Amino acid sequence: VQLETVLSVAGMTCAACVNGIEQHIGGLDGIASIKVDLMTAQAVVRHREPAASAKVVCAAIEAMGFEAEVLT
Ligand code: 9UX
Repeated sequence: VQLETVLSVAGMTCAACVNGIEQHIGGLDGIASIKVDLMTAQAVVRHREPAASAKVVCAAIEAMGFEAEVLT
């Protein structure tokens, strides 16, 4: 199942944060694409279950030191 999930990502302060999240999360199993927006503090992720559930994506971003929450 491919899903699109929008998450809030708090704690990003520069463009390198955006790139770091996109590179790291984008490389995880089950992630089709990820776009992170610094200004809105949100991320749009296309991911496949069960490899990468919304919860797993959220936890992976938090493991990088950011506060993430599933919005939709
Ligand atoms: Mo920018 Mo983000 O110097 O964790 S990479 S603050």
